[in-house]
Amino acid sequence: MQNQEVMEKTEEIKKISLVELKEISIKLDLVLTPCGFEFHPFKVGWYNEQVAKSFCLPYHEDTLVYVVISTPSMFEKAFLPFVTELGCLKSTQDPLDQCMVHCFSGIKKAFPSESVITIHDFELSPSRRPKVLVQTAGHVAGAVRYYQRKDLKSDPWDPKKKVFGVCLHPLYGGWFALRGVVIFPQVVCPELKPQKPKDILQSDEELLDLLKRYNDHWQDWTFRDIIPVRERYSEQQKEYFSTKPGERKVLIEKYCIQS
Ligand code: B12
Repeated sequence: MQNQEVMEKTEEIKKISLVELKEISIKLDLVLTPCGFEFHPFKVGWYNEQVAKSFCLPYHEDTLVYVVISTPSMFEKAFLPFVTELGCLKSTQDPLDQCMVHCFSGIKKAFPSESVITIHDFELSPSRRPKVLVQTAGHVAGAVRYYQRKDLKSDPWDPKKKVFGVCLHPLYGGWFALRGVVIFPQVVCPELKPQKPKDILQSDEELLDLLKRYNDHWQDWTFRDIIPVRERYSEQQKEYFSTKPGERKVLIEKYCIQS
């Protein structure tokens, strides 16, 4: 019985070519690009090779996944229309999280005959761990470069200090967010080749500067401007994100009156 089940599961797996991968990307493009998102494919195996067992995604190593990134314009293209047109203040869920759930639901609708699993950056497993480490996902997809403490040649910190890693985007520096992943559990793409992320920083000094800014001064936004960027968050978006979550409702009410 068990063997039969495994066989049935294997039979459901669809092997796709790079041309068919492009067709999937075209459908995602229609849903995500107008809302200010980017997306980049990778294989589950590339991610699982990097993370500890407890964070591994339970799929075949060739399984197709996309990481979804919000660019600076997502706020104007998706979030403001969402909060002003659809309303979100009755729910207790964070408005941005509600907006992301709404946007990701469009992905599932675009693939009615396909099994599609989406995981948001804010989702936790029953053991309270993040369900997906989006920074590692972004790095293995080649979309962003994940800079971690262990990349430093010379580490000045006390070994007991916690130093969080941070990703940089080649066009947007730190002005973006990693919103989650889209998994196609029944699709494998053996031909997909890994893309190395661009090396954005040139020296150990720059890396140390980035990690210091991200860990100790993230509220001043300067880690995001560590390289020249194509686009930043608007003043309105910066005002929203620098307002405490509990006080953002007033801002949303203001946006509704203005719209
Ligand atoms: C929990 C969390 C926090 C916690 C703890 C931070 C942490 N990194 O642990 C707190 C509340 C402190 C926090 C704060 C912030 N956060 Co935060 N946070 C998260 C969250 C939800 C999970 C991170 C986590 O728990 N990681 C677990 C640890 C173990 O992962 P790890 O350190 O990466 O370790 C793995 C890698 O090292 C990997 N690995 C090992 N070897 C190798 C080798 C390679 C090459 C690779 C690629 C990987 C790899 O294996 C390890 C796991 O086994 C993520 C979203 C997500 N779902 O990923 C956002 C996230 C990391 N946060 C983010 C941000 C922006 C912030 C803040 C600036 C606040 C904000 N939202 O504006 C601050 C900045 C930090 C600070 N100075 O306080 C962004 C970072 C974006 C970026 N550019 O990288 C994320 C990705 C959210 C997002 N939507 O974009 N955060």
